[in-house]
Amino acid sequence: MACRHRSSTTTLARLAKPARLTPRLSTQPQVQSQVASAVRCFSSSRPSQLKETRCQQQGKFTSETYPELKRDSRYGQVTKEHVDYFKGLLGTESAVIDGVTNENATDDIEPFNSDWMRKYRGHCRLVLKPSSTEEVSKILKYCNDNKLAVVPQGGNTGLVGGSVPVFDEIVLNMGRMNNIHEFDEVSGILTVEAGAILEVVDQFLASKGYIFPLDLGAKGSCHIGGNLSTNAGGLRLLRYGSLHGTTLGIEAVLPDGTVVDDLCKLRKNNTGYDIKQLFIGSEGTIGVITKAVIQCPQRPKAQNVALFGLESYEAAQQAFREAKGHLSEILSAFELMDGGSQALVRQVTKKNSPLEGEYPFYCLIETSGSNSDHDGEKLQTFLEDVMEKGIVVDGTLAQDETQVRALWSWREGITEALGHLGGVYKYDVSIPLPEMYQLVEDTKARVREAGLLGDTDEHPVRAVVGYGHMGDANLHLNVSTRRYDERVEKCLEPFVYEWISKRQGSISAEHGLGLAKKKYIGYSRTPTMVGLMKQLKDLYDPNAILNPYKYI
Ligand code: FAD
Ligand code: 2HG
Ligand code: ZN
Repeated sequence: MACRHRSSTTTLARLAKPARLTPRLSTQPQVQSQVASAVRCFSSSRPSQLKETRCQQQGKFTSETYPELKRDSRYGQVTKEHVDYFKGLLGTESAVIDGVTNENATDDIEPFNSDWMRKYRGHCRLVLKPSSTEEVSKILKYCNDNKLAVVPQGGNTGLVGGSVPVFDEIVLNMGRMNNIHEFDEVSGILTVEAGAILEVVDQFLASKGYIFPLDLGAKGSCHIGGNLSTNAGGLRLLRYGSLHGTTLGIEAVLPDGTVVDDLCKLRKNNTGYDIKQLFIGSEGTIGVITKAVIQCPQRPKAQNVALFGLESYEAAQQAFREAKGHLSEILSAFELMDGGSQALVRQVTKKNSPLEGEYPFYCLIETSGSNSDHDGEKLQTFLEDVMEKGIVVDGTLAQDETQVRALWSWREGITEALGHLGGVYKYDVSIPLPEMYQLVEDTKARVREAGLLGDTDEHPVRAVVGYGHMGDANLHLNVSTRRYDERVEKCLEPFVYEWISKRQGSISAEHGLGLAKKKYIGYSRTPTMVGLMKQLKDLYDPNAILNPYKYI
């Protein structure tokens, strides 16, 4: 590990004992060892790594949940002849999962048909796993010529139903394109294939003293291509900025098979339109990303983490203000969790909270710098100050790397914990900070008034919780249910989107629109902007074969 964590046993006067050591939630994969130069990530391309520990209940088909969605008759049906073409093209048995001519393949196809939340489920009968850009190009050209619809798929950890088919679209899974092509140890510039798993890439970078400029709870399964396609934000956007800034180059394949080679390795390149930006965040609707060039920062030598409890959201805002003042350039994450989200993590993991009492709000702060003692002192002074001022009630500082991970698990583990408890309605929103948490309160009141929230089984809603990237004014409102229920969705939508729109917020801060927010784009984008998006879609994908039925 390139990171060095504080090893002294500094304890603040009013801080609780160091966190009890807890292993991470089981979102972590078996990360494979890496070799030095050209690296292949020997990872499973099964998109179900995160699912196995969660509720195994099989979801309804999307077409049953939303009967208003109709299969578009423009698209051809996949036939034996098509399958034979793909088998000939991709060669190896494992590159084609064929449920068209083989009825026994249904179980093998199922993980590619249903999403991480088990909320969306398609009817796909053919999964293709190309191993090169040339194969992606030939597949897309063939599909375009034959009007076969295609869903690009990475690690299938997306949370808006964008990565799975609705009807019988072909799944183009990128898991076999997982090579790390090139890494320049002076500049930190990395060239990587789209199907490489984020955590595998980051571990490779760690061996070189660098870090991937994105980190998120699904790192063990999500792909770099999926991260770019969703413009994932994650836990350290505060420090490293968005992928729009750190991506220097992209290679993508258009629906007609054209390869767009923009694998630029330059930080500065103002030569006309920056076309690669269109692929970042477009959720597989205009092209398939096959490679990317990423500017990676130096891995911080020291990382310190503190978790503290607060009495109010107002106090959390004050703590954020103070953290920026005290920690400025070393602050790398400022995360918010409400008491409800932490109670659910405790319920699922059966772990004790790292703090002695329970609080309505918790914040997790991470610093990343080059001098452990210096950073540690700064964090300690900050904590003493906010406790003295009565902003923070109780807190704990990780003393070593194991405790750093343990504290992070209380934040990173929320999504997985919620996934264990049944269905979840997720709203990933940006709202100006002063009003951000009010959305959780108002939603809770609304669901309660509708008689949907309660402790007993006749109530579909178990809890309404909020957490997120406070440093980016990005809230994750999660409505945890005992089962997916149409009444809950009707109670929440469009209520949540109207609420956000009134405050000039964004209905999608980082997860994208996918299928979940298909109807609601107008709450955050003007008709002119949606019109421009449609023009681009028509230009890049005139036959609309890429990721149909989704937001565009
Ligand atoms: P998929 O889910 O497979 O696909 C996502 C979208 O991208 C789909 O529309 C798909 O069609 C498209 N796509 C995938 N690969 C390609 C490609 N090569 N070319 C073109 N289109 C493609 N998101 C955040 O922003 N921040 C977080 O902190 C965060 N934390 C998460 C924690 C957990 C536990 C989970 C389950 C998810 C989290 N996510 C988060 C959501 C998710 O967006 C990210 O996990 C990730 O960016 C998706 O990558 P993926 O490879 O799984 O993509
Ligand atoms: C996170 O920040 C992810 O943990 C997932 O973006 C959020 O589960 C969610 O709603
Ligand atoms: Zn998030």
